[in-house]
Amino acid sequence: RHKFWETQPVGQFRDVADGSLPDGAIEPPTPLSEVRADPYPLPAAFEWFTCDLDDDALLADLYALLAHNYVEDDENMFRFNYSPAFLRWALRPPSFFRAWHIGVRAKESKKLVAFISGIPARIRARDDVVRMAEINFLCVHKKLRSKRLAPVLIREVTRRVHQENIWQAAYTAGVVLPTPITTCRYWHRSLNPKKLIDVGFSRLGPRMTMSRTVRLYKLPDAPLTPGFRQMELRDVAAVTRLLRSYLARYVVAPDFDELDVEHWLLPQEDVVDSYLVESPETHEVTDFCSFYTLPSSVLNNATYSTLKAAYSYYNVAVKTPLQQLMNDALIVAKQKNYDVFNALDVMENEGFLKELKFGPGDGQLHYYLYNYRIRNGIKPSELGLVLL
Ligand code: NHW
Ligand code: EN5
Repeated sequence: RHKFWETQPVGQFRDVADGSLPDGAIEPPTPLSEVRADPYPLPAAFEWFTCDLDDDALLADLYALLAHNYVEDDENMFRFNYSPAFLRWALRPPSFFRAWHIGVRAKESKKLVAFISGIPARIRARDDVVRMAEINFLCVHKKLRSKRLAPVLIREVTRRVHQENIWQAAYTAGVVLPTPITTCRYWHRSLNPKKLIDVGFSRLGPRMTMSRTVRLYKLPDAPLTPGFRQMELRDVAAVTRLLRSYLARYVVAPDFDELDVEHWLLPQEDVVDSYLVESPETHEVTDFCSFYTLPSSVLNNATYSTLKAAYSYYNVAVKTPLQQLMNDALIVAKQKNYDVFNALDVMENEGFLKELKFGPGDGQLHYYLYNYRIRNGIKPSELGLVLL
């Protein structure tokens, strides 16, 4: 059934019920001298190409490959449209490896036709902090699909990760592979309901008119919580403390230090937004919320070409109720002209989704670990990891 995945150190469907297998690495590391030294062979017309994201021309090529060939919804109405600035942010965290930004080019035209990437991360599973690669942006040009190129890309990124003495990875996908540690649902909160209905992202509910729908999703003009403001560089230490102690309660979560927080959470326009609550009395940072910006191209619509979507990222509510904090996140996203605010049912999100008028989407997101078993998997609410 899975000619490629059956050969890989991942949980196999046949083992799912076997509670005797222990948590942790599925196979041990091999000596670095035994890691294959040369790239896997590609079909003759193609060559490997390590991507330099400092190079604006290369970044434009990568942007275009993904804008035309990356993930679509099940009815092919929308396609993710990661911006060049977002890709640079996503692929160059602290201590990233250039060799993990892997392109495939046509030898003759030099056209970029496929891509896969890894970035380093420390991810904790129960009480085990593991150095991992986060794999993302696997893409094969539409004209080259179903030729078994994806397994070659995956083997090659695996080889380059092994060369750094890293033996585990984390990744997400909309498709079912052997075997998810958990399966999450996307939820959507309309901010611009008329446009969402016009492009077919959502539908007018039964017995609803457009004007009732617009009223239903109305939000205040400005955040309501006193002391709610944008995160700044001077907040990195306080946010790191807040986030570290919060993520400690999840079974699987990133192990962020201050450098990670500065990279992943300091606001960057149209890439990542972070807000916090600074107590007006004590000036303590008590709460934190964030979202990243990932527009989707609208395929085949005469009026609109893109949807501006915010995706809930990391949120920590200590003093402010989470529902109130996320309502303020919706308000600032509306102020900034987002059409929709998306969230997964991870962490404590179940506690605000229905109340804040999110509705379940038709998409799922499966989370995977490579060469790491977690017996019986976990629930979405036990997951403290959001990938881009
Ligand atoms: S998920 C987004 C993936 N990208 C897209 O969906 C974009 C649109 N689609 C495409 O570009 C986020 C192609 O359809 C792709 C497959 C390239 C997806 N993950 O070449 P073939 C990520 O980027 C398996 C993993 O003929 P294709 C995460 C499939 O099951 N495997 O197919 C990426 C089959 O294997 P099987 C996937 O349609 C994580 C084989 O590929 C997959 O032309 C990667 C067929 O290959 C997916 N999303 O190209 C794993 N989709 O065994 C990282 C299909 O079933 C693992 N397949 O026969 C860790 C590595 C690092 C370890 C370090 C220690
Ligand atoms: C991870 N790094 O299917 C990358 N999106 O629900 C790989 N549906 O937008 C992950 N089909 O439900 C890929 N509207 C997995 C996701 C792939 C993209 C995807 C789904 C997630 C999505 C929308 C549009 C559906 C269009 C037809 C959807 C309903 C919204 C409605 C708003 C009002 C309240 C009820 C819900």
